[in-house]
Amino acid sequence: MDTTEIVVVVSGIALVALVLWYFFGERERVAARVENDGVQEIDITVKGGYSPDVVVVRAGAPVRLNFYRDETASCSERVVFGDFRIARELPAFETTPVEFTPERAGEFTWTCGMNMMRGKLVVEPPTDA
Ligand SMILES: [Cu+2]
Repeated sequence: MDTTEIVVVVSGIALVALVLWYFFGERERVAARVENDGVQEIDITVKGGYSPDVVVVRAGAPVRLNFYRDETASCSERVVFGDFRIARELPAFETTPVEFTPERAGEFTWTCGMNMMRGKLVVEPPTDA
């Protein structure tokens, strides 16, 4: 291979990596904070997507996700946690808490009502206390 070929191959790989990152990469990964009452709480802004869109919690303790919907676009008017059989309406410019207790570790996707916008709840095994 001469230099030109190497440049083409390397930039091709870089482009593929960029595309993969853009479509599948984790945008923002945040651990929930634990409140005094033992609830794992996090604020999520809903605006053309979820921010943060990857939330890390522990199994076996209640979770409270406060969705603040900062738009009126109908896409985001509903949030669905299929694995937990939860669907909530999110009124515009209001905070809607979604509460449940993940009993087991794993990765659980949540979506908008149309399955377009996505977020991921990463449930880690409970710590041995
Ligand atoms: Cu949608």
